[in-house]
Amino acid sequence: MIKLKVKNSGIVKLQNFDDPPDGYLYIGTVKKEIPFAIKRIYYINKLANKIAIRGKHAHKKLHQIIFCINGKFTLNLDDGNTKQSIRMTNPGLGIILGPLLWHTMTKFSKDCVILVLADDDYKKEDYIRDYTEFTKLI
Ligand code: T46
Repeated sequence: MIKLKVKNSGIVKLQNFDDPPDGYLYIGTVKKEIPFAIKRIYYINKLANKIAIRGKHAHKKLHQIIFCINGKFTLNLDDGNTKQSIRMTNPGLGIILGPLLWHTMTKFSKDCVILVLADDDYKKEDYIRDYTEFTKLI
């Protein structure tokens, strides 16, 4: 079981019904497993470049939950004081990315699919992409 050390984070455990070989079903309901109203979803697939680095930013206000619904990747978290890397392999386990949590995604398997649930629209001005600016805001 993952133990989170970084601030502004959390763990979401989806409900699941395992029915091999006929598939695995995962369920997240708002106000139950999902702690906010979902306004936007996005997903990332075809991660053919396994040395790719995505993320490398924090958000000012946005709350998100990130899942690895297929394959694997490493989620690197940094709250400005503490750093933690999580190998994302369980499709039923999401990590809450709260405000002011620097995150990068690395070490993708070829079959990796990342799903993100967000509590707000895309807002360019909500991104902190400069690490020095991020540490000043902490
Ligand atoms: C995050 C991590 C986990 C949009 O126009 N609308 C959107 O909703 C999103 C998510 C992105 N974009 C545009 C902005 C960029 O021009 O898509 C382009 C690629 O986005 P970005 O480089 O930010 O992608 P990642 O994978 O580095 O980060 C994404 C999210 O943007 C970010 O909020 O927390 O996934």
